[in-house]
Amino acid sequence: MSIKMEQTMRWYGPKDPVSLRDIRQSGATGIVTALHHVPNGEVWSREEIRLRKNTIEEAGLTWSVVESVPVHERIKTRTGDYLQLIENYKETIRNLSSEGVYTVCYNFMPILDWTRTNLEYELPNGAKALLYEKKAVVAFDLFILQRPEAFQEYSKEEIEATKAYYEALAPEAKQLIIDNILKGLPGSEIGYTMDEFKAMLKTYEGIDAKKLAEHLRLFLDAVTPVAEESGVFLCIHPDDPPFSLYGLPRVVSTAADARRILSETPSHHNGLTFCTGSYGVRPDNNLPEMVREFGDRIHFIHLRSTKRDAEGNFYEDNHLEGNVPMVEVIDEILKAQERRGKSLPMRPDHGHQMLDDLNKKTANPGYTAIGRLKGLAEIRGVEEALLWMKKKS
Ligand code: DNO
Repeated sequence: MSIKMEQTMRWYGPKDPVSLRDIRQSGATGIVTALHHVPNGEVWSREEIRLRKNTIEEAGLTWSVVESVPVHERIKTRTGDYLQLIENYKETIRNLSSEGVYTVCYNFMPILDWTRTNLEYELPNGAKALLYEKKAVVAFDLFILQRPEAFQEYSKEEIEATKAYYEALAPEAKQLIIDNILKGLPGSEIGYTMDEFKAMLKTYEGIDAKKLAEHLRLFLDAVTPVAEESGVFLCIHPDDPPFSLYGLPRVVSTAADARRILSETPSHHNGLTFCTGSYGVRPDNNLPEMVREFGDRIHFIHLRSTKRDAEGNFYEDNHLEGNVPMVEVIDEILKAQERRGKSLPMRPDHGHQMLDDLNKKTANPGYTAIGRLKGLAEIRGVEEALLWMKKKS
């Protein structure tokens, strides 16, 4: 038996400059999307889901995965009307299932979704990549946000060095850091002004990682039975980057976190999105080992690679380069699929802005067409070769 991964691409909906027709030409058969226009916390109605599904099917594709049904901040902090918001989440799961959409990705990152500080980092070959620069985040924390506790959390040398870097920045460069961090990258759903962000930070006072992990467990204990009844597979996306920012807790960053989440709510319908680019930023996450251990509970896969340095920076590398041992990871995924007798949806996550995409206005950084197409083609090549070698041996 040789089971291939289901090839999918993320699509941001009718306003995405990369159309469904474009995606179809990439060879992908599945679409990963969300009802981005529905405000966080509201129920996704069957009608809205059906409309989106029809649009996808009319283009000859299938809606494979929802990324994401966002978890409202008040569910994460367990404040205000969070019980009603959990009920709404359950209703959305039921409605998705009734319309035939069965895989739901989400994350549990406090306030902000993924973070990068430079969305146009030029590589030696002229293509552009997404970059996370630690000193920009530390400068934001110390001198823009001016979070009082931050001065105790960084070393004296780091504070001095960051101060020198920050003071030398042009006003536009400072503003760009703020915008990149607060305005929300594609898929984040929400952006904040500085005052809003400060107010949001306050809502996490008294919530440490232990407490946030408990809130996640309580959320999963509430929604997983509904996922089971409706045949929906929930898959949590890891923190990106996989460590704490601005003193906020992070609870989905390591193999130990994944192990805890899966064992505390032991249903098969409570699973993981295995994002190699997010988990792979930490050298202590052994990715092939993680697929071996969690393979039965991985319901969705994001394949991309990052390249980190000793200072805590990383950029998004070519899909087969950088720190992610991609060939080995794909080999483990193929083995897991074979054990399960099931093909898993995979998307090439992010791509470089390259070729004539460099001349276009980018609506969704990381999600231009050509770089992702290249990633998908390379991944597909690796998969074909691995399957052929297995057949031969
Ligand atoms: C970034 C994405 C994330 C991801 C969410 C999942 O490109 O991987 O925005 O969709 O964190 O809930």
